[in-house]
Amino acid sequence: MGLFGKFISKITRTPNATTADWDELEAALLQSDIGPELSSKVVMAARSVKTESALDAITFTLASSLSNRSREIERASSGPSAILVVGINGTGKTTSTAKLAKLLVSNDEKVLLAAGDTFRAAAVDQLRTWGERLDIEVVYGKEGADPASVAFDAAQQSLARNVSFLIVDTAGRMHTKVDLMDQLGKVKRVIEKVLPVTEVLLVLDATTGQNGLAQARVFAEAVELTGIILTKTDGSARGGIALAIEASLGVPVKWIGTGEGASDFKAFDSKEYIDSLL
Ligand SMILES: Nc1nc2c(ncn2[C@@H]2O[C@H](COP(=O)(O)OP(=O)(O)O)[C@@H](O)[C@H]2O)c(=O)[nH]1
Ligand SMILES: [Mg+2]
Repeated sequence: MGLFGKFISKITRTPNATTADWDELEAALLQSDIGPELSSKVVMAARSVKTESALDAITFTLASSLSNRSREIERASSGPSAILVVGINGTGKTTSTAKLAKLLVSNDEKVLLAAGDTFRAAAVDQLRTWGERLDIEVVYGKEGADPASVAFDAAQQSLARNVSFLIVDTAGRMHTKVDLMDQLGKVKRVIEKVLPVTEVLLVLDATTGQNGLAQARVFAEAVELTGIILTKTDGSARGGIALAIEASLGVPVKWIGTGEGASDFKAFDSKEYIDSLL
């Protein structure tokens, strides 16, 4: 049984659910991180029908709150496509960059990686190590190099080698939020001199709950996000955060991280997701 299953089955079994029952359901919804607005919307929808139909009303409300944008990877009609991977440090950008590369390679795509987090030597080494492990080439610069110049170099190499995807890992921390957003904008613009950027993927740590939603809003204001990678769904995540993000930003969760290994990664399945909540 999913996160709210216990409460829903209690309500559907009682012809006259009490205020306390509804409060209990609302508390369970809030606990799951779907956020206060959606929680009350779900309870309202459930209360507006006979209790035996409550589950259907809840399922419908949750499902219709998900983004209806495509969850498929966007690509250029011809030539290489660039994917920017953004997010704050520690969310799993570098790991997700490697995982996504592995997934694409397993679908016979030719992939090049770029180590755009040049502010931390360890970050470059981390991506290079993944590259060696997965046998995927990584373009990198010296420590402290301008991330935009690394990205530009990688974009040119992508074109020269005719790869299908260039995936650019980026830095997640600057002195100020403004610096970080300026930097991302610059990286995107220089790549676009060479290749289309078809995806800007925000990496969010599912265990950070509603704080993740606040991060998503900041990034969404600065760059046009095309999708979310929700990481650490194997941890103590309460799960509802994917719905909260989609309901409030309309940006689809495209992939989820389910562990630290390269294969712990899969496409987000909205039906499976709703089932897991219920
Ligand atoms: N359990 C789990 N750990 C993850 C997942 N994705 C990333 N991590 C771990 O989170 C930590 C930070 O990841 P990293 O890719 O370095 O984050 P970055 O700073 O955003 O580049 C590392 O220890 C990763 O192994 C995931 O889906 N599940
Ligand atoms: Mg990193």
